[in-house]
Amino acid sequence: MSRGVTRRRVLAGAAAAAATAALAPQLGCAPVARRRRAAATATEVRRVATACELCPNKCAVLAVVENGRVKKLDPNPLSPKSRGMLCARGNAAIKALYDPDRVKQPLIRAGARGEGRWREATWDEALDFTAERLRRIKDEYGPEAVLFSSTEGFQEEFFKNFGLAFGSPNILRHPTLCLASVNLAYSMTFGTVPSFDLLNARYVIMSGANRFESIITPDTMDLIEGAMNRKAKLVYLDPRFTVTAAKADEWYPIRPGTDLAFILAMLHVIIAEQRYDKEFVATRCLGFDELAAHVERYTPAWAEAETEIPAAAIVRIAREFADAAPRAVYYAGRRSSWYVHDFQMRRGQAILNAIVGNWDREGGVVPNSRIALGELLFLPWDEPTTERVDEIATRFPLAAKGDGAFLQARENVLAGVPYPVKGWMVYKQDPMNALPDRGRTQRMLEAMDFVAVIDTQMSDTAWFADVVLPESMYLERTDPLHMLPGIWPVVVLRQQVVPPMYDTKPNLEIIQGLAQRLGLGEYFDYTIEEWIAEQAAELPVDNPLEYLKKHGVYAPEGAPFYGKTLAPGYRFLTRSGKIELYSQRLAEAGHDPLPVYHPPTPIPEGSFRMVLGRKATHTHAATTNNVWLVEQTPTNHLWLHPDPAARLGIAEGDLVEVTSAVGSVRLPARVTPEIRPDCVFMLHGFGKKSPQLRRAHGNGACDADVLVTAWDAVSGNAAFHETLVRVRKVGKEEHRA
Ligand SMILES: Nc1nc2c(c(=O)[nH]1)N[C@H]1C(S)=C(S)[C@@H](COP(=O)(O)OP(=O)(O)OC[C@H]3O[C@@H](n4cnc5c(=O)[nH]c(N)nc54)[C@H](O)[C@@H]3O)O[C@H]1N2
Ligand SMILES: Nc1nc2c(c(=O)[nH]1)N[C@H]1C(S)=C(S)[C@@H](COP(=O)(O)OP(=O)(O)OC[C@H]3O[C@@H](n4cnc5c(=O)[nH]c(N)nc54)[C@H](O)[C@@H]3O)O[C@H]1N2
Ligand code: SF4
Ligand SMILES: [Mo]
Repeated sequence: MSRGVTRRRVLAGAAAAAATAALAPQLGCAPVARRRRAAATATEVRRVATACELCPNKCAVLAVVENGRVKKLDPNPLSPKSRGMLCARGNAAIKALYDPDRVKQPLIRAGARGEGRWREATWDEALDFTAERLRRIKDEYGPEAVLFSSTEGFQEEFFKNFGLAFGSPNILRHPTLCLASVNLAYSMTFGTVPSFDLLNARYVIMSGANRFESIITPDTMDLIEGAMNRKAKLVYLDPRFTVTAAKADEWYPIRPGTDLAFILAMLHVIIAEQRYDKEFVATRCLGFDELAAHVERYTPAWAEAETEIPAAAIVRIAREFADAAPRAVYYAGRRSSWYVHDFQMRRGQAILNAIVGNWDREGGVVPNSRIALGELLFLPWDEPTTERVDEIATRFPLAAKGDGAFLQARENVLAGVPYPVKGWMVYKQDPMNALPDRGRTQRMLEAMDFVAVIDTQMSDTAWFADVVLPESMYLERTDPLHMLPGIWPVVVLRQQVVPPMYDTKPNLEIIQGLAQRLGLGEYFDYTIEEWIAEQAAELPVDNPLEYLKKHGVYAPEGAPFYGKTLAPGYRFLTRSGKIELYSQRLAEAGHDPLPVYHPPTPIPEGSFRMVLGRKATHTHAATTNNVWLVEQTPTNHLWLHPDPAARLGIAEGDLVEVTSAVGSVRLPARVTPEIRPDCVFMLHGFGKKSPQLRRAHGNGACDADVLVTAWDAVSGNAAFHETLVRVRKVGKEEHRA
């Protein structure tokens, strides 16, 4: 959001105003209405272009509506990001829309917190109640005593802006639970977070980025096409035999937490054998000599002992990778909340890509292209100047300030430092599941004077709230335009497909209701249609809004784009203007300027490391109540290798207890060689506390009950895989009633 202006920018352009007026009534209805005559009854069929919200990918959708009901969701092939793909979860959005367990109107808590007694309220009551409680906290403790936390979404911006206008610096977003360390590592090396050209690469190395199950568009489709059909080589490192491992040319069940040893040994070989891109290094990179001296000690033989990957394989892979460059990528992965040294592991990957010249060329690591969108400027609020509760400026000085450091925030709130936080507004996020140590998150919720949750369903966090404000589901609302950066960028429109089923509202209207009651209405004095019209105004097509409503997406011609940063004299967005192999900024902040290997905490005899990951049929903790997806994956199990299982007397299906330093859970065992003997795994999102999610409640186990709190020192990213557990058999196979 642009700031620092003092007057509202009127929707000046006559064309834009006319477009808004003409289109406003139609927004969300029927861009391509069509009637089909049947012999007896007339069926009205509409196809509406919109964008999926079952996970963060924002794939393009064509919703088929028959007589006002969403019958089917098809992929919209016009999007270069999702192309002709709509995954199982995307299809199952129909069942999220028509899920009888949805929150159907505002609810105000009537009993004790977590007791589950709710009073159905009108929107006026619920908004009056919320605004009054927020005002009370602000008057007594100051605006910084309210925390605003949210996960990525099309309407997240309104929520963030509301927090800032309210005066709180404590805007807490999801990246430190997800990808903060990888983003920071690439930014500090290349000055930007790039994409990876998996479609055109000839050689791909992946450290646990399970792209055939953890779906990211276009990477998943690009990898299928690139690695399967075009025969690029795929080398995959993961303690688990995932679907990606099954499709890879080579799979190494790497010892968990040792990827940096593998990377440093690759650097060692490539530099010792002079296989790096000398011209690229000389003209674009800073600190090569320091790097060369640094990796001398990291030999393949040493790395074999750390990683359990044979030294000969490391040498061969290093040679093959360098020979394939620049059509080669060491892929970054998305969720990098793994270990306490995660940032340095991701830095190692970035450096490796840099020295072989895999940069900004077809088949390499490519800085993203973007499409400019217009902005509806509005009255600015005073920028909150109070220190953030997570003390990010001093604790993680290099990190992205606006997103905050989630786990540090939770620790500080619980300790009451540097000041009391008494209120928590949550948007499109379920901290009870997304943070490690659910008991600790519950204590944080219980320590609050007031908690409000804006969600579509009764999440575990909502279950402990004072008020639940139900947002309309994505098929029921129109959201701001989103520009998705990439090698081929795209603008997507999410437009309403059907009217809301229940007494729910889009987030903007919820925020407007609160803002008006708190004297902040002037900051949100626009409609979604005005907002979108201003965003779309400058797109280089005739009548951009009409175009987007019809096609759902706008993608520039002439893409994909390569080579923008290869012009002589190009200044990278780093301090030196070069790709920083050696980082003076890291040294100044007290961190290693080149990635130093620290071995992972040893796993004591009889214990296991718990690793996380995904399955293609669920999104985080959000879909385990979705009937179609539960049919696909009904519950979760503990993956356990046959050797330790035999030692512990555990057979397939036996009920086991998994205990860590913070808690224990019970679930059935899946005895399988698809995981290393020193690791265990369970799928996220099960074992819900909220009884209103009838299929998910009490079904399986919640990983957050046993995950421990640890984070990466540079980025503040959660380090979930630092969790060590013990496992014991507690019974024969138990079936749910
Ligand atoms: N144990 C464990 N923890 C993790 C992870 C893990 O793999 N395991 N993954 C981490 C990662 S990578 C991430 S990104 C985070 C994700 O963390 P979260 O963002 O908390 O994840 P979700 O469970 O997808 O969604 C949270 C809530 O959003 C609600 N929601 C869905 N659609 C809408 C909508 O349109 N409007 C509103 N208002 N609400 C909606 C859902 O009902 C759900 O309650 O979790 C992190 N934490
Ligand atoms: N179906 C589905 N797709 C999704 C999501 C979803 O919820 N469901 N969420 C989306 C989001 S928000 C994100 S962030 C991405 C995450 O996508 P990814 O970045 O692919 O991350 P994860 O799926 O969490 O997978 C991490 C893998 O690393 C492995 N691993 C654990 N420890 C180590 C180690 O030390 N070394 C190596 N080499 N591997 C290790 C785990 O076994 C696991 O298979 O997925 C996105 N796509
Ligand atoms: S990957 Fe699947 S769930 Fe995610 S946006 Fe695309 S279709 Fe929807
Ligand atoms: Mo994520």
